[in-house]
Amino acid sequence: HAADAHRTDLMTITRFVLNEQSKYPESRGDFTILLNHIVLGCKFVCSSVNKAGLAKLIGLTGEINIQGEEQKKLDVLSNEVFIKALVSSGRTCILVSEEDEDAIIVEPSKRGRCFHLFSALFLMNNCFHYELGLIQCRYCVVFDPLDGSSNIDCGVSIGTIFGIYMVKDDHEPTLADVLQPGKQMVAAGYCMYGSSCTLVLSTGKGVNGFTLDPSLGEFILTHPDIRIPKKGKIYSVNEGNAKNWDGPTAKYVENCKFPKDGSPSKSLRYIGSMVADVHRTLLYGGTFMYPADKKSPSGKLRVLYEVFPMSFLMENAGGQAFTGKQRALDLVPTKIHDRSPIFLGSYDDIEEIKALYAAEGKKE
Ligand code: P6P
Repeated sequence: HAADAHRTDLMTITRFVLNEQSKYPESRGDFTILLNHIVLGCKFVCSSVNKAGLAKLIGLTGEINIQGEEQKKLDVLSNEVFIKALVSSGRTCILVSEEDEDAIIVEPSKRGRCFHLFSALFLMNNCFHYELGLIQCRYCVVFDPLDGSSNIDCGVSIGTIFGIYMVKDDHEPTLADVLQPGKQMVAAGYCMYGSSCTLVLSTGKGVNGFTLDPSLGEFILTHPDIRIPKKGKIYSVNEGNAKNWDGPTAKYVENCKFPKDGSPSKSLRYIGSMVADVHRTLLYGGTFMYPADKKSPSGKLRVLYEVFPMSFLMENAGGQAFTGKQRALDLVPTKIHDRSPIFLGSYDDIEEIKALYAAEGKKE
């Protein structure tokens, strides 16, 4: 009857996160409430993306967003839905969206009051103290409502990417609250709108995947405790930029194609939609790269709502994320739409890339 139990004992994303939070009796469910509103946004976008071809939502609105890209109706819609969902959660104070030039400071009446549990081990008067407590806080959410949207028309999987910071609510929110290194995030995830709608989430204790059951309207746990293979057979990069790559990137790709140690060449897989490329890398292993190049010395992907959330997930799944200079999550952004080169994926494969950059550094 195990199968029956599985069918009737549905582990929904809400129940899963409540279980996680219930380990701290003091926590008041604020994070779960916030997450539920993000999930609501994902469900809406999922149904809109599925209907897009029929509902003529596809097509350019003719407006240009601050990234200089033509904005598709689905972008505009998704952005509005997420902003409204996050504000109505009553748990946020600042929002940063790929679609909006400026950060959105939530009006005071909508910021609500919430508590976040913290646990800290610290040294005082030469002895260790451990403190578990609640602080009044609010959440800052950084997100790309519909990443990869240039692929909408041809039916390639696209996705929502989000990261969550927690700030004490003892001050008027400012940009400094979101210009934090990625390692300060308390949670991150993405929702991929493809053949199925899959939400992958980490709250800092591992990575779990949930698939939307449209008949229930619930995300069900389908990929518990995702661990990225230590080494992979796939590399993922836009080879069209090869002429502009720096030495270490060119060398790594060369080694993938013509291995020196006689091992088989790696396979190239590149979808051009970050959520789809990262999801495959997380499940199958290997590397996903958007390196710096002569044209774009900071690469293309944005730090806050693409690089950080995907790096947070990779590290929580046993992988690594590297910028070519440092651990990606140690980066401190200076502007909300900063970009950074990124190399992420299987632990051993990223070690190889780090070694090539270190060797280059020694030459300089
Ligand atoms: P390129 C999509 O526009 C995106 O922001 C990411 O989803 C994707 O990984 C990247 O750009 C693709 O960029 O230059 O290879 O087309």
